[in-house]
Amino acid sequence: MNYKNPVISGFHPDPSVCRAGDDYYLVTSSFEYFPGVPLFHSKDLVNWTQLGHVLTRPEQLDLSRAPSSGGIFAPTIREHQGTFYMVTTNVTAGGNFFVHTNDPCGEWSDPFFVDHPGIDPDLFFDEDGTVYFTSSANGDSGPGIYQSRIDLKTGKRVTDVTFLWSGTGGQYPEAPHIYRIGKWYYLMMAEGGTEYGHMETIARSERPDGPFESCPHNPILTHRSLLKSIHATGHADLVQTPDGDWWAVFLGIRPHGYPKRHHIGRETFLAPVTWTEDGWPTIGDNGTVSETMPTGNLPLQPAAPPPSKDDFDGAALAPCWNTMRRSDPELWSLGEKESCLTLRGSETTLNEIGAPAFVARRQQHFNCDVSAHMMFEPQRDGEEAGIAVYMNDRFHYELAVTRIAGERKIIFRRKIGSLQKIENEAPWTSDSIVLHVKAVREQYTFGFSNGIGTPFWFGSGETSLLATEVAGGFTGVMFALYATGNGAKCESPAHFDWFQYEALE
Ligand code: 6LW
Repeated sequence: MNYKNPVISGFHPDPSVCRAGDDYYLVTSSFEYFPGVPLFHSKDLVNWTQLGHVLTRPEQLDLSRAPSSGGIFAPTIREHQGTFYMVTTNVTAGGNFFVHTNDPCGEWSDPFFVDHPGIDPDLFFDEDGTVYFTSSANGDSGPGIYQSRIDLKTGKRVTDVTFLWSGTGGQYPEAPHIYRIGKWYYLMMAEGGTEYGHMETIARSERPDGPFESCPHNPILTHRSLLKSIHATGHADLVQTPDGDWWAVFLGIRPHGYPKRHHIGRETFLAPVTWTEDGWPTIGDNGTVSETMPTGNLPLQPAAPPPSKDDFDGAALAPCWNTMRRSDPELWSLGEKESCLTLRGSETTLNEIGAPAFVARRQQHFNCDVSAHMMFEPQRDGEEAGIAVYMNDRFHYELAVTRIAGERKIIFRRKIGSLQKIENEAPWTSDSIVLHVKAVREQYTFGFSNGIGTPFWFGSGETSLLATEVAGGFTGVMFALYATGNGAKCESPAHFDWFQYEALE
């Protein structure tokens, strides 16, 4: 039996995993999006269902000043004596903190901020009860992995911060995790940067605080300069199955073209871990992985895929949805019009570091059809609502209904860095419209219809112009329902009575 990589597709970077009994939990980074830190559950490491998010309350997550790709960086999730801990960094407000819960499906605690520098924090619980806090920082010994001990009850640091290891010489030593396996304490980390030179390396010691000895066959995972469909593999975390097998989750990308570009973000991959006789691990096939890999002993339990159509009938948004920087009832609501998601555009546009009326889900397949039924009567010039293919505040495409010189129009706009242009516009007289986006590997095509018959295709844009290699940052493309008054509040709400995401792979 085989499974398919990535196991969680689309913008889901920096995975961290833990096991409690037969249940696996996994978290990924979320940057400027609210709620923060997507949380997934699995029984087999291959099939993952999103439970929701860890950081769901404004008291836990201040993103008000987070630029695109600011905010929440890489998390670590651990279970210890029945309590789950998630530790991460808000790089724009407060730094390192952890939250905890006894029920990962329920609410998590308020944050405990930890006075320890750097990013990519890890929590390690030693058998004697000592709790080690380990991060990637640029301290007295230069860029590397630094550690302190903390008091778990308060989050207070109880020792100085000491240097552990800088890795094998790659840039950006980061994403440390400490494991105790047999007599060894292992320090595993990423090096080379989260791009094409990415790799995973490991060292070990008889003490959790070192000195650490580097594995003789480092890196234990890398695709640098290989002719592969998957690149940038690294930022791994290890987990052991109840049967005793070891597996790794890690990030990777699936770029295309030359030079390579990827637009749907860094994704979560899975590979088996094998150990040498003298106790060193290797990830995958001698440090390389594939899109199809053998399942080994994993007890595959395919999960039903989430429904492709969202009718916005529920009392809450499905877990796949995200807002920008904060969740504001003035900007979006459910049930205001029966079975609709209602957006009320504010002055804020998609080009700003702010909180526009924006409800978005990740693009998780290169080939997919996205459509939404919208009802919107713009009252004033500049009122606008529609669907955006959004990478960040400087790179996005949108198909929208707006009013220009008193006339209702459908427009297609592209924003590529400092270039912004309405590429096409046409009169639209109805209050109701179905918006369509067709995504293939190289291109997005935008169209509209009155809900009957085939869409009228109206504009297109290259996927590569939204790619990370062009747009920068750490995130991936989102499909966003949005509204804006372009500098003033919209008088009229935009109602969406359904949204459909059809994967075509
Ligand atoms: C993550 C770090 C990284 O915290 O990217 O380049 C950051 N390295 O490991 C955001 O994903």
